[in-house]
Amino acid sequence: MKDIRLVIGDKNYSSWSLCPWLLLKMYDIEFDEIMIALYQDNTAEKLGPYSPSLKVPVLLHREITVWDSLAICEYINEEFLQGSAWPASPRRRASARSVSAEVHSEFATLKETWRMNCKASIKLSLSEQLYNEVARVDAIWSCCRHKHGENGNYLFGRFSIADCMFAPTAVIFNSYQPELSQTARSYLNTLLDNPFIQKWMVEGRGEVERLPAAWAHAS
Ligand SMILES: N[C@@H](CCC(=O)N[C@@H](CS)C(=O)NCC(=O)O)C(=O)O
Repeated sequence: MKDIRLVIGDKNYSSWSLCPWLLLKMYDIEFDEIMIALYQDNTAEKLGPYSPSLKVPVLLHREITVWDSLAICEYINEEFLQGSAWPASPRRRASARSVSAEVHSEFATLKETWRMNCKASIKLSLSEQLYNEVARVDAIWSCCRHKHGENGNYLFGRFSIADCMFAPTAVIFNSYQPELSQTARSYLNTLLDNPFIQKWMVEGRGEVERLPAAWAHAS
């Protein structure tokens, strides 16, 4: 058994699990993956021994348990990466933390309407609220790329936790295909071309668990 264990949900459905999983993969940190199928009759029973919140992701490191995607990324950054997973400049780091917190806590309509489903490929009309939230994601991506992106193709140039926090949005946009500005589309493609995000999507598409029909497009 490895020193680090990451408890995640189904790759097809579990958007938040992708964030710390991607960070560990990008920095080549070895870990064991414990996958628990979500939204099944026995999910809470299976999560109970690992997760105080009965949600995923959860990181187990020696005697320490960390839950919630952003807290896990912060822990990995401090414990294993000497802080290098945020941008080095204070100004960029402040922006990277702000947009990461925003995607973590906002976008309620987007998260509720467009559930992550790597197998889905569908273009639907957008409610006004959904349209506004997509426009806000586009504005964040475009602004960060224009202001901070000169040293690479990620949101703040080189890869950072901000990219981990937007990785689920990229997978969701890949399924639901909203209109985006050229800059935002180009950043979306950077994330979708990332080999680990590709691996996640391939593995998600290969999963056999299916959610109830109430989850739209969950084919
Ligand atoms: N704020 C949490 C959200 C975690 C969350 O909602 N996880 C979902 C899967 S992506 C979950 O475990 N759902 C199980 C449930 O609600 O029963 C985070 O960022 O980790």
